[in-house]
Amino acid sequence: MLDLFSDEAPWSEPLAEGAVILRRRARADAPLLLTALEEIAAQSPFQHYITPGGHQMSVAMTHCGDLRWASDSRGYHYHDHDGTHWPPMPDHFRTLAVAAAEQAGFSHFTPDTCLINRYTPGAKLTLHQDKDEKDLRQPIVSVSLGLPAVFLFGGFTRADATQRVLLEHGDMVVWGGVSRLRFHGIQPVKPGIHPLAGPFRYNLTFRRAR
Ligand code: MD3
Ligand code: FE
Repeated sequence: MLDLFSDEAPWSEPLAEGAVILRRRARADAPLLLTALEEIAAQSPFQHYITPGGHQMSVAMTHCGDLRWASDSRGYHYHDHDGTHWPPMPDHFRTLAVAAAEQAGFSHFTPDTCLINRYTPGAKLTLHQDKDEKDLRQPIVSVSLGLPAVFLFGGFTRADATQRVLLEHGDMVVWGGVSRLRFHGIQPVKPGIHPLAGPFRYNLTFRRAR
């Protein structure tokens, strides 16, 4: 698709206390990020985890960095190196995430892991909180690449109303402060072909897990 706005400068949109969208912030870096994702996935293939409830997740996941998040019958948790090869976090990933956090007012972000989600059309993430990280004062920084998706931003209980926010290729979001513990999810991704990412949506989340 012809994109008349691809040269537009990034801009920021406050979303809630502690949460700010940096629109198109990663757009110039996207080709490099996507190439790096392929290299990471070649070393550590995308997998569909099983939730503690026994369901296979529609989102496929891989990681880079010192720790990885996983789900199995015992629950959700981060774990350390297990002797198999894990791709390290590329320097340009860390630089981008730390700069975005800084831009959003979080000046001491030290991510040690990057969770990489891959969505095919129909894949979704039901409402959840991210609270397995040790230091909840550190934000989470996300990068969306490829197909767009509707992000659901809820409150502090699962039943709270949600706002819908479209996240598109190159959008970054910094989630910190009180927003760090808000419920959130992703609606089923609509079919499409992205010129750089093909039939996928990718989301990178940079975290300080320990
Ligand atoms: C709001 N990923 O991996 S990124 C996740 O697009 C996750 O794949 C979604 O939720 C995705 O856990 C959303 C945005 C995001 C990440 C962490 C948050 C939003 C957040 C933590 C607190 C509040
Ligand atoms: Fe999450």
